[in-house]
Amino acid sequence: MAGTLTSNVIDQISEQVEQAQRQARVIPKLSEQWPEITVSDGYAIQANLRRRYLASGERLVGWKAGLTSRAKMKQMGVHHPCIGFLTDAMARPENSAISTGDLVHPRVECEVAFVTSKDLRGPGCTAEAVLNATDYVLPAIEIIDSRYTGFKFDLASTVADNCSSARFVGGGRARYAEELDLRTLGVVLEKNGEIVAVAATAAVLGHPAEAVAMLVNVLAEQGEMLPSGSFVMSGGITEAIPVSPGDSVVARFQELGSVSIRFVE
Ligand code: 0L1
Ligand code: MG
Repeated sequence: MAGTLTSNVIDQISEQVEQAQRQARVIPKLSEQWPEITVSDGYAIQANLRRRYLASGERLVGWKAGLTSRAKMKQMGVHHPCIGFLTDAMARPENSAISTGDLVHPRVECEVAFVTSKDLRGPGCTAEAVLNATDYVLPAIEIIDSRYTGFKFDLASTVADNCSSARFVGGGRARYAEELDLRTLGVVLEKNGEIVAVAATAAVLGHPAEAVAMLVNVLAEQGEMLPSGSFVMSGGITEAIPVSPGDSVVARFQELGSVSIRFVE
């Protein structure tokens, strides 16, 4: 669906979303104030937001696919995936203490991340093309944080909020994708030593490379491509799990090792 908002309104909303993200402040979902907002408007706001972060000195390091598993779509009440951008300021090291003071209502997701060694272009990008362009895969935890009141949103508002991107942590064992069956890897997510979610990687659109192909095709709709050397997270394999200061989280991936983080004030 085409965009409905003027470029002035897109600028105004981008600034509002940027301030909510930077100050960890909730705002009502955008569709309450702009009921006509479309997903296309959401991507125009996201592109504007990306320009603002890059102009402030952050570096684009990759992309993420979101809402790629049935568990996530059901949890959030939406029916389509989305994409978001990742900057160096969102990256955190494995085993680090992640501050929640600058987040609104963080949740964790375990994801397979891809690192590419060739440019990828849509439309028509396929999982096979993604695998051919993949240097290696590694396990990751994404910390998402919707800036909307009560974590309530619709797809257009979520896309405008950079698909709830906040922090991400790569780790575990990097592996060549061709050495693995990326559909059937088991994943166990533990919080404070308790298993809180279990799933297999096929939960991500049947194969995580499908999510990366979807992302490349969405980029193509915006006249963009995925350059060689990109880090791409393919989407939460289980539902997202809320976290608070004091929590420790371990995501254990079959064949890919584990990623651990903890949360502090
Ligand atoms: O990475 C994700 O799947 C997040 C998508 C946006 C919805 C949410 O905030 O849970
Ligand atoms: Mg995610």
